[in-house]
Formats: sequence, C-alpha cells, structure tokens
Amino acid sequence: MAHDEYETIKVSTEDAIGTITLSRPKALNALNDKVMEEVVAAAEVMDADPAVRAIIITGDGPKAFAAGADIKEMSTLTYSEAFHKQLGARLGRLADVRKPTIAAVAGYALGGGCELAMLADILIAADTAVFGQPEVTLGVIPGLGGTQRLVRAVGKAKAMEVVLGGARLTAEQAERAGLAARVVPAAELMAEARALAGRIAAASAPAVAKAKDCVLRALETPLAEGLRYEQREFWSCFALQDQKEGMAAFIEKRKPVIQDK
Ligand code: CO8
Repeated sequence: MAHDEYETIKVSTEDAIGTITLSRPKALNALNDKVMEEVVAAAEVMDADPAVRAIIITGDGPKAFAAGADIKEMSTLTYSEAFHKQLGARLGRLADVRKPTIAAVAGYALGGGCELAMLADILIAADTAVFGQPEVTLGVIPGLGGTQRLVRAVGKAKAMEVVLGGARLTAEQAERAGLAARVVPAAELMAEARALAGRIAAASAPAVAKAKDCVLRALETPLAEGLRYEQREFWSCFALQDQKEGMAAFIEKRKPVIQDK
C-alpha cells in the first residue's frame, strides 16, 4: 500500500525516522480494523525500507494516543466472528518488526491503546498520558497483551490493580512502575521521541537489531539460556565491519562511518 493511500493514519519519514500517527481524532484514535491494518502495513513498509532506521508510533491530537479498540465496531461481534477474523491478531504482528519502535504517548492510552504502546520497544509518555486496561467494564478482557506485557512491565500487584480494578496510571506512575521509560512535557513529546530515535538511528543497524532481539528474548527465556544467546550474538558482532570501524574510530578519536555491515 502506498503511503498516500492510508485513510486512518499519517506517515512520514524524515532524517531516517519513520513516524506513524494514528489519525481518528474524533474517535480518540480508537483502533478499528482499518487502523490496525494500516499501522501494521506502514510499519512493515518502514521495516523493509533502508531509509528508515527507527519507527515512532504516536496519536493525532493532544487528547489520546488511542482510547482502545473501536467499541462501536466490536459491539455486535459474535465469538465465531472474533475467532475467524482473529480479532486484534494483525496488530500484534508489530512485535515482528525488527527495527526499533518508540511509542510516543500523549493523553489516553486505554485498552488496545495501552497494549499498542506496550508493543513498542520504548515507551515515552507525555505528562498528559493516562494508561489503563478497562476491558472488564465492557465484559471482555485485554486481548493484545494487556494481561501479559503489563505484568512483565509493572509486576503482578500493579497489573492486577489496572486489569481487574480499572485503575488508571498517570504518566508519572507509569514511569515509576516501569511501563514508561521517561515522562516529558507534552509540548516536547515528539522532539524527545525524535531525539531518541535519532540516537538509535546513528548506531549500526545490525548491532541495534541484535540488541533489541536479545532484550526481548530476556522476557521469554530462563536467564542461563538468555545469557548464552546474548553471548553468541555478542561474538557474532565481531563479524561486522561496523565493529571494526566503530572501535577504530574510538581509538583514533573520530566519528565512525557506520555502514550497517
Ligand atoms: N471506541 C470507539 N469510540 C470511542 C472509543 C472507543 N474505544 N473511545 C472514545 N470513542 C469515541 C466516543 O464514542 C466519542 O464519540 P462520539 O463523539 O461520536 O460520541 C468520542 O470518541 C469522544 O469520546 P468521549 O465523548 O467519550 O470523550 P471523553 O473525554 O468524555 O472520555 C474516554 C474519554 C475516557 C477515553 C472515553 O472516551 C472512554 O472511556 N473511551 C473508551 C475507553 C475504553 O473502554 N477502551 C477499551 C476498549 S476495549 C479494548 O481496547 C480491547 C482491546 C483488545 C485488543 C485489541 C483487539 C482489536
């Protein structure tokens, strides 16, 4: 799908940073089928585009990153329809993107919105951000990692309070709990996200991809296996030209010329 054909998102690429902006502000960027399809399609295009080195996902307007899956679209679904269309599964494919992803969250990140933010590698929150998983109040449960990624990010006590009790986390609480990497003033959110993406984009892409892979693996493997995996990936870095160049540049007190090789 060409970038200018998207209906529910805006996309741009600048200085090697791809930005995907959810853009249904009248519905607080609620995630309908179209949004979910377009976000993943755009991310996959950027993942394959050598001009993009980091991807930012954000929401249009100050009020919401995304206020959840689209309740109006889901309300009449039967179990059979949800099962056969694999409701939400497509958005989960964002986890397969190899390039680093940053969620820049201002305003509401509720339900599927919170889950989308947690799918990113790094979550930066504006001081206006509000996180929550209110699904049980609608007679459902989180369906895109809310019961899994949240508990890994903030631990059982907070996750249970949020998922069962409908507690909302402010940006500061989200940072303290380990969900957000950083809280910044809302007016500076995109500049901060771009600065972070820029630092990532300046590094060797294969090294960044290996580092991301290893960190994510830590969530899924016992420590000993994770350490073994990391060690093998570390050793393999010595096959990279960027390792030779990066270390030579340090010794010669100059900037490295990164080639992603
Ligand atoms: N779906 C559809 N429309 C929505 C949603 C939503 N999730 N959230 C807000 N809207 C719409 C409202 O209906 C309203 O539209 P309209 O003007 O036509 O009436 C417009 O956005 C503005 O919303 P409000 O008037 O409600 O704005 P307020 O400032 O009063 O309140 C809130 C803001 C608190 C965010 C409120 O809108 C709200 O509670 N929204 C719903 C939050 C929620 O329950 N989210 C969870 C949804 S379930 C879910 O995400 C399951 C995920 C499972 C995995 C993904 C699978 C697809």
